[in-house]
Amino acid sequence: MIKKAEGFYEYFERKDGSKTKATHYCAGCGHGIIHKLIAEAVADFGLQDDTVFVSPVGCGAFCYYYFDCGNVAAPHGRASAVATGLSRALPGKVVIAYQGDGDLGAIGFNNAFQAANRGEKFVCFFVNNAIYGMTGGQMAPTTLPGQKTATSPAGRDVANDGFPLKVCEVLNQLEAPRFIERVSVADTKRILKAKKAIRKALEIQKEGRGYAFVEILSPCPTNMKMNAVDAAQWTIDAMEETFPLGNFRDRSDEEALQPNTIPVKPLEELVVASSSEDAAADDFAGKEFKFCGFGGQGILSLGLVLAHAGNDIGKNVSWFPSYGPEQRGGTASCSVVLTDKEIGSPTVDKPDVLVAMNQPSLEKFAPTVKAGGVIIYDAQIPVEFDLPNNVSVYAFPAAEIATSKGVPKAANTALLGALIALDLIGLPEDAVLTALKDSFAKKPKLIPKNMEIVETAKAWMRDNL
Ligand SMILES: Cc1ncc(C[n+]2csc(CCOP(=O)(O)OP(=O)(O)O)c2C)c(N)n1
Repeated sequence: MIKKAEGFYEYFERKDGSKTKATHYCAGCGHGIIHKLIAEAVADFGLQDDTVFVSPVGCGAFCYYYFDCGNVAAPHGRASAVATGLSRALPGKVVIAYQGDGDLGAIGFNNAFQAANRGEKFVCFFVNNAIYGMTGGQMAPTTLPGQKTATSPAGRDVANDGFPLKVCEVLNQLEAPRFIERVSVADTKRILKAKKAIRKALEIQKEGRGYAFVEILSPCPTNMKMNAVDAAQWTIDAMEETFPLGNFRDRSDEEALQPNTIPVKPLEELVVASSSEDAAADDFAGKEFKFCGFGGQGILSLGLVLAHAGNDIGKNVSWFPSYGPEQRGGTASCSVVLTDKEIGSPTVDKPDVLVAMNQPSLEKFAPTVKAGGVIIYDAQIPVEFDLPNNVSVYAFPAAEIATSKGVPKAANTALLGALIALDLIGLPEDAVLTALKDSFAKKPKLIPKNMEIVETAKAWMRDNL
């Protein structure tokens, strides 16, 4: 049928707000055909309002431009993990993971494989074009022996690079999958077969019968460095030799395994971190902190003390570290949420309070602080940019205080004292100090000195505010 599938949006709106009727794919690329087959089937089955589509990273990264259904974008290689979460949280809905051969076969292989092994209730459409398309044609797990790519200019050498990964054959060793088929979109005859397999896999989802996997051989003229006709022919002649088409398994009439589902709370019952733009509008329903600095400055421990203090007195807390290069001297940060509500997400994009111990992280996170929020940074940091003017900013001599007490490494403790003095934590002081002492349980000798630093920091704030 030469018309746009019902399951697509009327216009494809891009991030800059512009609307177009064209896709972003190259001429002759298989992704567009596969999209059409999926969109048609979802619409024909009346599933648009009951479907969540998980976009991968790869050329399919913008699937959400096109499919008029629920859309979620996954990090590279994690579409099957995200689909697992969605299908468990939304029993009865149809979940689609769409993944390329780099995405699924390389970085994401384990989670895709484990999801198949658990028989999760979603369909995985695996687009095998034998190459990393989006990034410029590097060798993929499915690159053919002898195939020249940007990273195998002399051709894939199986002695160095291993053999092409036959994902259908591997998954076919597992007990749980209900449906496994390899198809192609390289010519009309093949497209019609692909259409059937795609519809079958979606029907299995509609019936809630379990995991389905459809591998689709797909031409990539740009990186195969061929015209569209030759790329399609190569997909037939060369790829099918290694990846024979056919159905590997159809157990669609068997009852599905019944994994536990995850109860989903309405959004308004959750603190979705950083949902509010305005710190002043928030009471202690939720307070969000970002601590950042170099690895080794104790930024993660400082966040932990707050999280433990909150936990000890029955708050809901989350502590979410983010490491830079895993070595002393690399940047590190952690997000802490303290709240009476349930925490919807541990990430903090717009903190109420930012504590910064080095220049790069102050520069990075200062613009993210909520209007009416607070920034405390070590006074030794040279500030060579404009700090936001809708927040309160304190340059606090944390390193200097810690050094004056003979423990330069305890600048983080001085910052804790500053937070207490400014009453920014929102927890009773004794709970915070108990958590601080507990953090030194293995080095109790350090406790008195750290308490002294807290007191000195508080006194400095009193004297200098
Ligand atoms: C964590 C991470 N590592 C690497 C990349 C770079 N990257 C983006 S897409 C891609 C591979 C895409 O290839 P494939 O999954 O085969 O999809 P195609 O583009 O061919 O459709 C890679 C390595 C990334 N975005 N994120």
